[in-house]
Amino acid sequence: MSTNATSSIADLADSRVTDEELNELYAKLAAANMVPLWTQLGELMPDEPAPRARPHVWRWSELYPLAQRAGDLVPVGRGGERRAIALANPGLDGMPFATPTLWAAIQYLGPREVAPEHRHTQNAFRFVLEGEGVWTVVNSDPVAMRRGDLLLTPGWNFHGHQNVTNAPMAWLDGLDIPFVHANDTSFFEYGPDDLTDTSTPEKSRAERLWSHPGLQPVALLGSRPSSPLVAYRWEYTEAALVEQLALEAEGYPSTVEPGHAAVRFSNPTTGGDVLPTIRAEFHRLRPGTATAPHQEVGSSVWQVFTGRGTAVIGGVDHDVARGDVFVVPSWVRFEMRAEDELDLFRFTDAPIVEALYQYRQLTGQGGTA
Ligand code: GTQ
Ligand code: FE2
Repeated sequence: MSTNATSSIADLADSRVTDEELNELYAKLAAANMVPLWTQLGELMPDEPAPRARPHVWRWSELYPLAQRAGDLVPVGRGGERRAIALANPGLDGMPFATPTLWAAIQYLGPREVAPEHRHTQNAFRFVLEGEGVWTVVNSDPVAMRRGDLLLTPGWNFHGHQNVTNAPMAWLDGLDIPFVHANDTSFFEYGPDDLTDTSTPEKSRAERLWSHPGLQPVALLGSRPSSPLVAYRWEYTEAALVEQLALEAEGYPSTVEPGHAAVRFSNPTTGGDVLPTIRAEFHRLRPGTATAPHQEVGSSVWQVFTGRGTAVIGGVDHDVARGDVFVVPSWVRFEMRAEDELDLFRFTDAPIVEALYQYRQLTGQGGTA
């Protein structure tokens, strides 16, 4: 039962007050740019999150050909900056936002194309479903992008992308654009027209410094709001998942739940999330397993990396396969079922929710969604 449903004017008004008097008051309030709380309470302060964002699936089989067509028709360069096409949640009034806080886009770079350097306060990452041959130049450090890799572009670092091959490449971008938009905190600056480093090293300078497990360079100690390790390579993610499941099979506690291995990408200087506003994780489910139903404050975007399964979001089954992207809005009950072995990348706004002490969750068969 709702405890704060908006009361009607008639319920609240003193019986000696006429409709005419009340209507005049409301007209004058509107003209004075004032709004009475009692007409808005249910909308502004629901008993529990009532997300406007909707559960939604974008199919790779639809995303990719459209990005490819944009590649044929629309050039990339200074001004437009990126051939990135946002996934717009149908509940968010046509805004190009996947959730109220998170931007998700498919970005497409054709053969030999270059997306010029710029910087912005928005934090960004790329996750690579397939392909290779693009280097993203972050803070003048060229970083190879390959299948399964997570690449970071923390806020206010200059970044540009170049495809050095004769094949196109597309990937998933995640940013906090909607959050920055809501808070009027955006700054943006163009960089030079040409990339500041066009070399194509196997390993970025950031990885050479930071990609040694458990080891931090003493010259650079100190916590940072974003991870200095700009690339999280698939080789390491995969090895971590394989070992979790192997240890589980050997009888050691290592998985989130039976048959469900997961890793969180972390900032080596804090042990916390990779970006101030975005959490990133990778999940693997053994064939035939399912996660326990779960519901939490904050929104998530998932992409299927390999395999097939069913995302049950708010009680509705969505069959998903490689490349499909889907949204789990705040406080909507979610469970994942794996048909064959299922690998999933996930990003969320949990660092925002947690920093503001708004995190809550319900796990297991209980719950209200
Ligand atoms: O690659 O720099 O999807 O600035 C949106 C904004 C990608 C990028 C996006 C951006 C970028
Ligand atoms: Fe950017």
